[in-house]
Amino acid sequence: MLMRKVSGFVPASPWGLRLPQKFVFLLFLSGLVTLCFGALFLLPHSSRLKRLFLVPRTQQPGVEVMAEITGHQPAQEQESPPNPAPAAPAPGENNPRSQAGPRRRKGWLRRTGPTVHRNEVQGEDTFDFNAFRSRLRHPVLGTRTDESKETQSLVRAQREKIKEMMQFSWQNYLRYAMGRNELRPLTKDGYDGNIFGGLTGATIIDSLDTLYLMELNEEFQEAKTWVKESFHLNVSGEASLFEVNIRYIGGLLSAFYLTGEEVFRVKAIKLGEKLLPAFNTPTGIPKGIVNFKSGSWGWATAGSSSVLAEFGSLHLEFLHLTQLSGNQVFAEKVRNIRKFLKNIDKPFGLYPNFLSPVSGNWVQHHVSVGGLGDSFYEYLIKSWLMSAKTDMEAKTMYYEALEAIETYLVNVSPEGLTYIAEWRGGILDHKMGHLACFSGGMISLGAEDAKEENRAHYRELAAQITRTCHESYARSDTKLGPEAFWFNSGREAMATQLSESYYILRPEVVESYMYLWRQTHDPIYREWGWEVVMALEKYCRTEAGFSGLEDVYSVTPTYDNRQQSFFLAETLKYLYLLFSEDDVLSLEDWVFNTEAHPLPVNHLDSLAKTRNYQ
Ligand code: DMJ
Repeated sequence: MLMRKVSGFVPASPWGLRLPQKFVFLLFLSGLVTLCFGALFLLPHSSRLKRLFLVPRTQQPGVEVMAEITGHQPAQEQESPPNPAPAAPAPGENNPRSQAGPRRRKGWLRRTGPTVHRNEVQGEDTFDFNAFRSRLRHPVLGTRTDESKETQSLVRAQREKIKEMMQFSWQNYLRYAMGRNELRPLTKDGYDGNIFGGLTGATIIDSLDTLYLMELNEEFQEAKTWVKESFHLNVSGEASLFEVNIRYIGGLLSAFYLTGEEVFRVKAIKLGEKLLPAFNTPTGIPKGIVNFKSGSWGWATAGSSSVLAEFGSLHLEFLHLTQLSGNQVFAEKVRNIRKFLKNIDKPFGLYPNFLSPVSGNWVQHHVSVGGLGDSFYEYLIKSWLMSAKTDMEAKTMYYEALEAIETYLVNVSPEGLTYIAEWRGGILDHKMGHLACFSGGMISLGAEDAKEENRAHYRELAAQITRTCHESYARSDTKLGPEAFWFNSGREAMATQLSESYYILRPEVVESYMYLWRQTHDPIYREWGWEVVMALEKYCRTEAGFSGLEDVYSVTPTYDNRQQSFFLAETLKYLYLLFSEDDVLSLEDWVFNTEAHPLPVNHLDSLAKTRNYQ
């Protein structure tokens, strides 16, 4: 008002600017706005700003940390899909940071994990976690029936005992070897070995899903924190493609599918990428060893042959890597292996254990359902199951292989024990390795989808092989089984020399008990499983963890001083599941990789199945 009265002053705007001044100011303002938007959308590393401005912040613990590392968009709270399947709470969900996320829903604490809208690892739409959880047929950890019943209380006590064994194994690892690959319980220190290429924490990654399953919440959080803060991928050693895949990739994938925590998904994909150089061969059959080069691509070492069980046990994990990353390269690699094996000539329909990745020829005619061959067969039937029974190729290859195995390798001993021998160019070794004892479970798992006329037969074959494997335990002094056992007259299902009398906490026998229990509910499998628990307690438990034994035929234990990571991943998990209800990690929803890491069955509609899972 005062200014209006001053002579010569012409008010030009409510801000008191003249027209030219206003023009210059507007010009400046629009320039500034353009610059800000440019920075927000176009400049690299702008994800954080984008999050601040464009995406509602989430309470998902840990996601922001990973977002900073990877540039990945953080998890968002999603509206629950209509009529969602009940999902189990993730351990640690009661921590204050996560309370805003999960909502109670008819007695179930529903985990509202992240939906992967835009996958910045590969930059395309991929995976909807909430939708995935809603498609599961059963709550991940089961419906928890009334355990106050008398019959349940014994089973519950047995399960609690196994949980205590897991806690004991974990706590000793934590105390004496945290971050190392495995615990040495006698010397109370860590062991790294040379198969993981400098990667560390194998026991941690292998334990994640077992800790989750047993609801060892505090321990799960310890493991997760280590993965977030200390699991580094910029290593440069030589690694076994197979071992890294089944333990690390499998463990991380399972941990992601169980919890929805981005850190597991992102690290699984990054590690998967580090394995890809192994496939740079003339045939696409990968070499067994990959050399990680720090922070960049490595190269595969020279080597004359690749092992069937190794290159044949990538399919499950690699399909999931594609599923979670949107990157087709993983699926292409394993589809190529499948195609190669489908088309190659097979002596008598059998798959020899060694193949040259250069020439594409079998290197020797040694066939085994134990070590060197085992999990290739396992992955065929599990590919079929994981594809929600759409992967016909895997199904056909599995049943054809099983038929050949039965024709040429399966035998019955004079004492009536059924076993799977090994084949060397037509000559049989009448022995089974402990590793081959997984086959009882595999054959049981596959029995239901065999031709009608074969189903009962396969169920019986599975039961007989499992009985034989039990005999290898029952005939030892410790009630634990040897690494290999023979069927020589007068001494069946026993090792013949000290060098094959050791037990390194392997899972295959209890793995078969678990599958046979789920199929038959015959109480004998729980009885046999409990015998193993008692034997482990008596002979393998030491002051600072569980140890393998040098000789199962001696009741004075000589320890091997190793608590293998697969003891926590597999042996204790399968034992726990043996004493759990069938809907805990239901076989309708999950397949276990060969390191016992649960991977989900693809329940997508048939169109999506065809596109993503075959
Ligand atoms: C595990 O690492 C896996 O089960 C693999 O398939 C075979 N060997 C060990 C356990 O014995």
